[in-house]
Amino acid sequence: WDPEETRFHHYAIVLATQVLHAVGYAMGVKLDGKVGTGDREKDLAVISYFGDGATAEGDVSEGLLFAAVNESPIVFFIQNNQWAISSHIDSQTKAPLYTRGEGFGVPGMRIDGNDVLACYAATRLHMDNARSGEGPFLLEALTYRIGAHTTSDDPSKYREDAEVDEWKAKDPIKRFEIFLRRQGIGDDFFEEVKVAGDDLAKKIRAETFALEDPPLGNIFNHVYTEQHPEIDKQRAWLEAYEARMGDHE
Ligand SMILES: Cc1ncc(C[n+]2csc(CCOP(=O)(O)OP(=O)(O)O)c2C)c(N)n1
Repeated sequence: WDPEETRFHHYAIVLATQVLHAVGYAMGVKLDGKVGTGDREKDLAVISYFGDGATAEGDVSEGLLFAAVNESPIVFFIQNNQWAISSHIDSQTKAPLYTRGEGFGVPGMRIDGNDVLACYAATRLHMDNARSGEGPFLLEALTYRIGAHTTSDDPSKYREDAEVDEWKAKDPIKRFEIFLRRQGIGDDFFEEVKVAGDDLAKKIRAETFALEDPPLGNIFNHVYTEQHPEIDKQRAWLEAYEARMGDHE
């Protein structure tokens, strides 16, 4: 995975850390003189996506502050799906999330996160603004997590079916399909999209199952740039443990 080539940083499993990384990158972009030159090929902006739950992490506040005082070219995009596993949005914030940046000097706006075109238009506008040197902006896309958080989560334990049904009726994909049909787009197109989607899913599944397990030692590589005695100790422990387990197979 090459973040330079894809211009996409890999997924951050520790919530909200990606916000700090993105702000740091945006600060660097500005120091490199790649903001507000008027040359669209050259000017850059950064976008960082995170959930409503992640906003309760200090990292998000730090990111907003550093982006504001450095006038960094970044859009903070909050995907507010109203649930952080079993924690409801009411336990994450008192004020609406789109106002979260105000005290730091980062203006914000709420958009309908289930409206595909609204998300696209708002993202495009604020990325262009950031690129041209207008500083950071925060978008809160209001949406809903229809499914479970993970396969080990049972949402029926903490929320009502009626709430889920209400949001199912606002399904963004269905809504966009209705919009396109009203523009005169016919069945053929939707059939084509369905086949392409199913083929892609099949391909991803097949390629994922074909992946070989990476060497276990990889989890210790790149923790530090140089060899570290604590890491060496942990690596040796794991190798010995694995060797012992192997004997029992
Ligand atoms: C720092 C940290 N704390 C806790 C977790 C465990 N965890 C994983 S996902 C999650 C909820 C995330 O909710 P939200 O930010 O709203 O994102 P969503 O998954 O709903 O899109 C939690 C608490 C974690 N990954 N990182």
